[in-house]
Parts: sequence; structure tokens; C-alpha cells
Amino acid sequence: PQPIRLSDYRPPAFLIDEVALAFDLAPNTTRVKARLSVRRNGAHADPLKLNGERLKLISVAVDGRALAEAEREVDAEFLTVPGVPDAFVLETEVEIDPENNKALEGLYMSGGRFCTQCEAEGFRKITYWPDRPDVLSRFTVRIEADKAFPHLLSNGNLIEKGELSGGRHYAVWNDPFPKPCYLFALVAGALDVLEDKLVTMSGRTVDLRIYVDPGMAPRAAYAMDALKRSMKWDEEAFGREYDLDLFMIVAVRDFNFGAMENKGLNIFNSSLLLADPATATDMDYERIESVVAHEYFHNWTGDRITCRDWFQLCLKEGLTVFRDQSFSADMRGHAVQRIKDVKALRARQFAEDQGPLAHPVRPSSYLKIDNFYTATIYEKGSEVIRMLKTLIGPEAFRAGMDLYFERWDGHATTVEEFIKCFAEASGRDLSDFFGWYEQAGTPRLSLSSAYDVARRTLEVEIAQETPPTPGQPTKTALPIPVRLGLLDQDGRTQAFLRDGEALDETVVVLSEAKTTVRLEGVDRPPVVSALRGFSAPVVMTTDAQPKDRYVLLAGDPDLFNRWEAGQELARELILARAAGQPDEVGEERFAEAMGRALSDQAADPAFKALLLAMPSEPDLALARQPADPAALHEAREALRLRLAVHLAEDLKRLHSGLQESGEFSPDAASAGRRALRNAALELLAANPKAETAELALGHYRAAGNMTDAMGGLAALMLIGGPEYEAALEDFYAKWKAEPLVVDKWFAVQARDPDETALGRVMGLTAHPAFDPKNPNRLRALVSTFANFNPVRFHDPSGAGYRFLADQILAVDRYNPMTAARLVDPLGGWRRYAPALGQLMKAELERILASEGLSKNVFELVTRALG
Ligand code: BAL
Ligand code: ZN
Repeated sequence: PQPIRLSDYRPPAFLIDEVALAFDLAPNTTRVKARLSVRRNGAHADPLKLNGERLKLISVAVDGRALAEAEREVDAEFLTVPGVPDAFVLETEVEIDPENNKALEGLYMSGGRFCTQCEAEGFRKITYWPDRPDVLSRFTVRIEADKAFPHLLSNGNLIEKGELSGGRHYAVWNDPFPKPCYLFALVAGALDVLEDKLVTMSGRTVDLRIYVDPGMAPRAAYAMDALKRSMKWDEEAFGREYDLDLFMIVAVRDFNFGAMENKGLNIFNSSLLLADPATATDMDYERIESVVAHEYFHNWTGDRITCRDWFQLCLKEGLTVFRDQSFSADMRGHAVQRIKDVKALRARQFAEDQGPLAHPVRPSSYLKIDNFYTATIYEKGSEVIRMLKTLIGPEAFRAGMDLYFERWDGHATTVEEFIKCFAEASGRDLSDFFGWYEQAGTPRLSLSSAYDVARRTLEVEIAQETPPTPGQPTKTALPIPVRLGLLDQDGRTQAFLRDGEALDETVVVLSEAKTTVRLEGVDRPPVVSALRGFSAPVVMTTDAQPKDRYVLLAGDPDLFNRWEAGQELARELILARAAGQPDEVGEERFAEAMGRALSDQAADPAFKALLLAMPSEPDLALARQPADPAALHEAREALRLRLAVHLAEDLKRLHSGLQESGEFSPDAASAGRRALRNAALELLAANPKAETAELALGHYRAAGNMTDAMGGLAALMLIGGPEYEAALEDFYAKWKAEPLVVDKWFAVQARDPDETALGRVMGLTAHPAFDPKNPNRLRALVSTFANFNPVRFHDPSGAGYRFLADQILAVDRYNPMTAARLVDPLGGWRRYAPALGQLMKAELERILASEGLSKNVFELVTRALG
């Protein structure tokens, strides 16, 4: 297959101002009629070439005249009509089979309902169309179906509906905002609806509707609340008001993405929408809040202003992640949110950036754009916007956003044009900053400092270097904002002078390979707190001694760096032990410091819960290569055991003291207390004594909500034994009718580090509740195992790799997009000890040698091996 390149971009040959679609819905034989008002774009004599896949063509007509077969060409990917006029009406009719569409792209059925997923290239499986984001059209959509499908929904406003003979009915929708076809949506079926209203900043009343499976409407209440808060927040933080009279969300169970921002009709994976205390954890509530916000925020950053081509994906995704992270920080606390966001960034994006799948935030070529919905585009894309805001300041940032909305509303545009708005608003030359979009890889910073006690000066030197990534052997220096403050040895903030200005904190912007800054008026020997708030997506090493880290852990006013100091201390101790050089004294000292941090009454419980969680095994595997997952697992457990023993009384006190009574509330403070209580239990579970198993079982049995039930079950999983087996059985018996909870049951078993786990996971693929055609279920078992159970996935026999490769091959036959997302854990083969790496590579080669591979899997496996 030929790659698509950014440098080959050409404007569309034809534009379509208006389209009328008519759907006659039937599970196996849906008819789609399309009436397109087409006009030639520019002076050329090209034929009209429309994308279309898996469509049975019934008829084509130009300006009312049906075309004979000789007058058009049809192949597996295109309909081509030569010799068309400059402006004309094209009418097509096709037949499609939603029931047998298991790729879940285009129009398909989930739970007996029709639904769509068109981003990135699903619309071409619905009708013939120039399937690219820079063709913006006004859509009118008529849906006709049996009344067994009572709700007939599409984008925009409902303009007509009525009854038809033969038990059928119809609805007509009009979307006044021109949009690319990837934002088209249709839903039809039996649904319950939760309704509400919101008055916007200009006083308009908007109807809000969330459609869910019958009986589930109460579980949409939290999503509705999150939606209303998001709408208000976007008005206050960005001055953006909602534009239609109606905003709808539909939850479906079978979905490749988390959710989709179709104009006025968001479609959600039900796992990111439905919640009540009995079936959803606090983490589910948190994710629902952020994803509801994310999809809503797309209305302006994605829908009103979209991407010129798919290379610009970060233009809408990185920016919208930045917006949803800012919203979550306002809702839940800035420091705690930042720590969680950075943990996610490191776990997914840093790993991606260090492997064969590394790519720039704006890539320059692809085979399947589906493969670029990555942590780099999303999470690093958001970090880039955050740095931009740090560099130009919040006022210029807001002015740049205002200019972007004003200038580009109703258009499809590029990252260059976006950055130009900030350059104009700030009066700054941002050409160097563009490097963040074009250069892949995580910059490495090394910081050293020299204190001159006589002159009371501190010289800080920071060097940057970005390792090579595939296709980019040499790298240039980037502008990197490093937020920095000083403490003294007693942990008090120290003011200093920079260029004569007295400051508590400053931002050093690195622009060269090496940058030196001189701080004066530093009265006492300093401890440097650098990269506060994780001001740039980099890996930083410093000349700090462990004693400096203890000072930061105890008292850095920047909570991110306080947490980071704890993580760095823990990482060093674990890596030393994994390398066969345990630092027993250091481990004790660390346990004592953690004890002091836990007893800090002023600290937020949610923050303490994060402090208690040791760096994850995937995170540790990135820190030292080649990685030995078994040694890392053992060393991490050894440190956890030491903490569990040393802090046993504190942890038990926390566990009993934080037990809640009264009604469940999903608010951040209550969730933080539950998080700390469950974190205490998880740490205690590192010491698998009978007493701990009893405590965990009691916790599980007494749980009044899913957060605590899962906390208990996860702790029992770590302890193992009959209590765990009993709880697993009890859990399944209780929840087997609740798909989202059964997903959790599969996932907890997939995370089990016990040596029996691989056999158990393989056995679970034969469980009657395992349905690999459902992406949530597949991810719960297979993806959780491969990504979050390193010690068992990297079984020295290679059986874990073989299991994953078999799953990829099986799923690729019907759902390439989801199959391709499973490739990543094998992609890091070069980072592991050769005995493991070669086995991983062999599985990639086996996949590549298989017949009938999709483009999606082919592209990722080829790159992984490359
Ligand atoms: N646009 C795909 C789903 C999302 O990022 O919102
Ligand atoms: Zn998005």
C-alpha cells in the first residue's frame, strides 16, 4: 500500500455545498439515497472521484439523468465519473448491511440499534462521497424505519417527522452548520432519554437530551451534570457559547473510540457515560466528566473549526485535550489533576516516543489515519498547547484563541494558521516553537547547579538533547519552558533575584542545546525545584542528591514536584534493587518520609493517595534498558512490602478512619478520601498475611459502592488465595447482567501478577461472557493483560506474546481499527532483554506473514519491525 503524505496535499477538486441524504433503514439491507449539489473547485478538467467502500451501487444520475455503466467507473474504493459539468446535482443510491458491519465504522448495529462512527473514514462506508475533512457541506437527513426503532436521530434540528403506512415512520433533520462528513451521525432504535435544559450566556435555552438503553436513564444523571458544567465552563474560560437549540448524546455499547463529537449528536461508548454508585468507580465518574467535556468542547475546536487534512489531527485533538484537562483541573484541583495527566502521558506517550511507533505531533505520512489516534497526537498535543500558554502568558493565549475562533470559524484549517494567531496576539516570533509539532521524541534535559556562597549566586545550567526517532536521525533544540523555584535546606521557599527582579519562581526558556541562568541574592544553600508543574513534556535528570529530594518531598510548595520527588526516590530504590544492589537503608529512610507525608493533616487525601502509589512497572521499564520485567516486578513489590510493614499501623488507621458512612457522593473530595483508603489497602496487600486477606475481604464485603468493591477485589487479587477466588465468584454472580461491571471482572483478572494468570486469561477467552466483537470486553481482558500486567505478558516462554498475536490476527478479520490498537505492547521489543525482545519480534513477524492483513495492522507491524 502507498503512504499518504502531507506534502501531497491538494485542495479538493470538487466541493459540495448541500447534501440531502435519505436512509431507508433495515438491518441487512439499508438503502441510502444521496443528492449532492456539486461544484468544481478551481480550473481543471478532472473527473469527479468519490470514496466508497463496501457499498452496493444501485444507481447514479447527473442532473437527473441516470448514467449507464460505461459512463462511470466503480472499484473497491472509488466511484469515478468523468466529464461532469462545473456545477451539477449528483444522485446516488446504494445498499449497505449494517447488521454484518463488525468493523464498527460507518453505519452498524449495536444492541439492536442503528448507530454510526464516521471519523476518520467511516462515511465512505455509508455513501459515495469525497471523504476528506476539508469538504464542508450543509446536511439534510431523512430517516425512515420500522416503528420498532422509535427514535430516529441525526445532527442539527428536527424539522419534520411523521407516520408512514406499514408500521413505519420517518424524521427529517437539518444541520445549518456546514460540516465535514466525519461529523455526520445517525442513531435509530429503542432508547430512554434523560432531558434537561440550559440557558446560555446570551439567554438562549438549549434542550439537552441523553439517550441510553431502556431503563438506564438514571445512570445518565452524572453525565448530564458534567455536560451542563462543561457548557458553562466553556462560556467562562473561552467565551464559547453553544450554537444549536438541541444537544444530544447517545450511549452505545459497541464502539471503537471512547466517544465521538458528531455535531449536536455526540455518540459515546456507554462505559464513558453511564454511572451510578453501585456500578461505577470514582475513576469512571472522573473519566465521564472529562470525556463529556472533551466531546462538548469539540463543538468549537473540531466542529466549528475543523482540520484541513488528517495530518492536522492534533489541531482539534491536542487542543481539545488541553481544554478538557483545564476543565478537570478547575473541577477537581489543579495539582492532583496535573499529576494524573502526567502519569498518563508518561505511561502511554513517553513509551510511544521511545519506540518504533514514535511520530511527531503532526505526522507527515500515514497508511491508515486510524493508527494516528495516539497519545502523541492527543496528550503530547495538549502539552504543546500548555507550553505555548506558559511561553506567551495567559492573556496573550486567550487573545490568540479569540483570534483563532474569529478568523477560522466555519473553516478547515492547519496548525500553521493556529500558531499564527498566537504569534499575532503575542507579538512573538513562534517559528522555533513549531519544532514541537514536527520533531518526534522526548527531549532529555540535564540540570546542574553551582552555588557560590560568597557571592550568594546560583548558576543553573540546563542541557537538552532529543534522541533519534524513526526517520529523524538528527534533532534540533526546542524552546522548552522550565518553571523553577528554590527552597532552603529546611524546606522554606527562598526568594532570589533574576535580572534584578525579586522572585519566588521563574520560567527559564531553553532555546539552545545548553542554557545557563544566574540567580542572585540566594542567601542560603539552595535546593532547586525544577520543571514545576511538569512545565514541559521532557525527561529531566538533575545533580540533586537524595537529601534534596527529601526536602522537596517534605515541603515543595509545588505539589507536582513534591509528588515527583517521592516518585524519583522510589524509582531509584526499585531500580537499584532490580539491578541486584538493594539500598536497605535508603528504603527505610524512604518509608519514614512517606510516613511523615501521610501524617500531614493539611494535605489533600487525593494527593496522599497518589503519593502512596509507587511508579508503575511500565514506567520503570522505561527508566532502565534493557528492561527485565520480572526483576522490576519483584523489586517494586519488595519496596511496597517494606512500606506495608513500616507503615502498617498508619495504613490501618487510615483505612479505618476514612470509612465513610452516609450517602455516596461522586464529588472530588469524597472521591479523594475513598482513593486514599483504597490506596492504603492496596499497599497493605503487599504484605499477604492472613490478617491482610481478612481485611481486604471485609473491605470487599462491606463495600457500599463500586469504588470500594473494586478496591477490595483488587487487593484480594494481589494477595491471592481462597478469599480472592470467593470474591471473584461472588462478584460475577452479582453483576453478570451488567456488561460494564463484567468488564471490570475481566480486567481485574487480567492484571493479576500471579504466575497462574496467563493460563487464567487464556481460559477466560472461552468464558461465555467473553465477546471479542465487543471492543470494551476485548480491551478489558486482552489489552489490560498486555499493557498492565508486564510480569505475565513478558513470560519467558513467549506465551504471553503468542496469545496477544493470536488475538490481533483473529480480531483483524472483522475489526481492523481495534486490532491495530492491540499491536503497541509488542512494538517495544527493542527495549527488553534480547531473550524477550526476540520472541516479541518473532510474533510481529508471524503477524506480518499472515494472509489478508488489514492496512491498519500491516502499517503498525511494519513500523514496529522497521
Ligand atoms: N474524535 C475522536 C474522538 C475524540 O477524540 O473525541
Ligand atoms: Zn477528541
